[in-house]
Amino acid sequence: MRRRPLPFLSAVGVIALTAPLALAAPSATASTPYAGLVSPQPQELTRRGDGFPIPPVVGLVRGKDSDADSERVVRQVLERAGVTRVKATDGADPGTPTTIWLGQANTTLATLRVTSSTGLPAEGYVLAAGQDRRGRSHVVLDGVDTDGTYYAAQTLSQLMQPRQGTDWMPGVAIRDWPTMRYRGSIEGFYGTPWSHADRLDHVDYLGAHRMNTYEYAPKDDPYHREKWREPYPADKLAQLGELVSRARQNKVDFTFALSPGLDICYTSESDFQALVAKFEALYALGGRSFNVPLDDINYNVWHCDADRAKYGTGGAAAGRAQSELLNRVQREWVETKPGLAPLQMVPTEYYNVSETPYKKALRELMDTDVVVHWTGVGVVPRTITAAQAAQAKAVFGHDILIWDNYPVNDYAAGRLLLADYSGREPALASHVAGVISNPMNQAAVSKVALYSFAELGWNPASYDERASWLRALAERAGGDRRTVEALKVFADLNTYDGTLHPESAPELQAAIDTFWQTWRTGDRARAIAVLRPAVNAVAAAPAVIRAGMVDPAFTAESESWLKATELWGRAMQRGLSVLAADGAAAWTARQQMTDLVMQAKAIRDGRLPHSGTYPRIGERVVDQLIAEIGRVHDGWLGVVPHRGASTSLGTYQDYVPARMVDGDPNTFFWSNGSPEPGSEVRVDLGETTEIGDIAVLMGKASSPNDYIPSGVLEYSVDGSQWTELTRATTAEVRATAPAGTKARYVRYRALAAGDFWVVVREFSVQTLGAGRTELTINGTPAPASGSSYAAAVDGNVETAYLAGGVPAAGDSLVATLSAPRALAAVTVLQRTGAAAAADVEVLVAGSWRQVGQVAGSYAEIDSQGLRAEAIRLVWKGGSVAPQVAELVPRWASGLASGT
Ligand code: LOG
Repeated sequence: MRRRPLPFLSAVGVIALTAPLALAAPSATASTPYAGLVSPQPQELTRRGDGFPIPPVVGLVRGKDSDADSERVVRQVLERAGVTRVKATDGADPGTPTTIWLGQANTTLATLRVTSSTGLPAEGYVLAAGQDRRGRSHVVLDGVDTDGTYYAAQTLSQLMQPRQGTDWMPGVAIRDWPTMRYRGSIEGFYGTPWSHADRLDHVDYLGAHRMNTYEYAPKDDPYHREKWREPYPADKLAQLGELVSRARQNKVDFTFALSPGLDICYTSESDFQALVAKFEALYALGGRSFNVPLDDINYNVWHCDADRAKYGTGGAAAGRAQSELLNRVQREWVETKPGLAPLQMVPTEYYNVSETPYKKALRELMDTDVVVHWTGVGVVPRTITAAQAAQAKAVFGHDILIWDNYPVNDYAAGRLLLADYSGREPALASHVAGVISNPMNQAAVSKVALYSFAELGWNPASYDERASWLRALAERAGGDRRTVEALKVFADLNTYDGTLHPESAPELQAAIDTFWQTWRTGDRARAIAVLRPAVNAVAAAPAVIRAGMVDPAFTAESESWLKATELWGRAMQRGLSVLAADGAAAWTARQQMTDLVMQAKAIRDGRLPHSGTYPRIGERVVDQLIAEIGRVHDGWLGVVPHRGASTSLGTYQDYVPARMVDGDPNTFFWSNGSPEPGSEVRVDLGETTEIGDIAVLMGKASSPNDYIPSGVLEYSVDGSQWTELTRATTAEVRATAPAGTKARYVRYRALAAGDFWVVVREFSVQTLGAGRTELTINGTPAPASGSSYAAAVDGNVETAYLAGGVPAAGDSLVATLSAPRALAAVTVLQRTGAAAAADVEVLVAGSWRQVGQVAGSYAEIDSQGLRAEAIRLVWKGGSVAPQVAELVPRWASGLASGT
């Protein structure tokens, strides 16, 4: 498989300001540290004196570029500031001591010695606040158009500082305008679409952040794609109408997208009419912007014979058919309607800049007014550079609108993407008409990223991804510092997306790295003390977030992840308890740790595609810490794990590493990314033993390129010192270890990066020599259904033999050794709450000898180096059906092999 599957395939699967701009009023209170923060950052801003208080009566003068929307925003600001009476006029000076001049550059601006907005780009504005010589206070909101005035009002809303007694207006002169024409979002993901309420709230958010575009393109709205010809039912249409109006009130261009590509017949008149009729219905609701997305379709397939006959085959044919469709929509519909925004389309080749016959056709045949979407080089590119944007513009030959696949999570089931909006070169603004976000299935959680889209789109020159992200978190937390800290912890655990952010939980990972370094020095107490605060912060973050977020929708949408964070956090806390304790206490903590992990993995969110799996929290960091703690504890207990497989690569769906060692070449491990140098797949034999033939069988018939293209086969006794066996560049790698080679680990490590994912059907390692002493169990009570005797000796303390009933006195569980061996001790682990009392006996030369007793869930019994043939637990009867997690023999070595 390619670096990343396409979902539709797998569906058959001047003055640059420096950040942050906090305009603290002379006595701003500590409780509102983020008040006065203007975002997106204005292009030019100058402080002009301290400012002035807002009295209960304020004048409001409506000018030429004011409208009901900007007036509504201003009135809300005034109401929040405690104004009880607004004296409004349509141009005349109300003579009030404090006056807001809305949408006009009158003499007041000159009085304040600020230049008017005349000549600014569309949507630009001037905002001036100060006092004249007679001591009258003025706020001038002078838009170059009504949109600009509206944005001036939004900026005013952010500038006004809540204060005890009376709110405060800082003295400022702002000249501001957007760098990019299109700023906002495209609801263009697969999976559960947003709700109507989500969308209404979303366009409010866009308007408040000076974003002007919302595109309606949810892949799983059947009327958008699958059933594109069918008209919307009345109730759905009414909602769209409400959304169009709400968008307009926010100066957001509601853009209706219709995707006919799955089955359109390009030459069909009725299909063309069906498309236009659908647009017409939205036009009637007030929609003035339209898009025809043709992404995620197979353009090599026609849906009627006439198309094949007319266009032929291949990319050029597809490009011509699509161009002709768009040209008809442009010329026969768009150009006949007054006041429409430029028509948009999403090309089928939206994810690269290579010159192709398809792009050549679009470039040469499609009406030049049509704006073309492009996702960068890659569907979810790690970076988008100015040079790539320039290439896109040249190769498509049209204005480019970046459909940026961040923070969309439809391809990352179970993941929330809460990291910064990174890797976009601000200079790309010179080559594209805008950047819009394809967000997550979770609308409110997406606002963390949307905040930064607003900043990049409005003022790319001042864009700082990290600073912008911190402000976004602060906004979500209403400025509350404790909540911001909790959000940072939560966001860290929800960082990984495989592309923009290839690292999982980088902050926690750093703390864990330090922890193990310290642990290895032998200072275990200090190691635990170092990691504990980070682990406690994870467990505590959800409650702080639930209490502190300004937007209840954020907590509602992320509840499955918050719950998971709590459980994984508590599991890590129990893990540290395992490491801090020993014997019975460690076993208790170990069971609790396991149980919390199981609870976390049982969580299911309600939205598709996330409902199919558990919420991922710090994947490969949190779970690896817990697994490693388990291995340390296993080592202490003397548990020898059975053969296991692992990898440094991510796992695609359920194609888990264990499938490499299940002895079945029809099942396989499948990575979810391509190998980098150092990527590896590994087998752990559980203990050091002599090895013989080794085979790594990669690739499979339906994806023969999915293998490590250049690698080295190595073995090791301790997992850190490795010896090379062979190098290979083939999909199947075979070697035989020299006679007498001893190893516990064998791995195949990539020496170079590959372009494809990795399939490993089987990674077999032959073990030679005496090998381990196996225990075979039988006896009474018989195991409950679904359980087995073997679970008590499988090298895994997380599985257990569950007795089918309460034992009668004298019932016994007998573990027979594959060969007699000197036994130093035996540890009996039963599950807490299901532990029964028993005598422990060892069979020596045909007769049983009692060596100790089991009374609770943990017992470590000295067996005096007896030469054991079998071990048994003779139950004392009682009231519980015991659950035996593991019988752990510890073999005596050397001379200690008794009689
Ligand atoms: C889809 C989009 C999807 C996204 C991320 C585009 C133009 N189309 O691979 O609907 O949300 O990837 O999975 C896409 O990006 N195709």
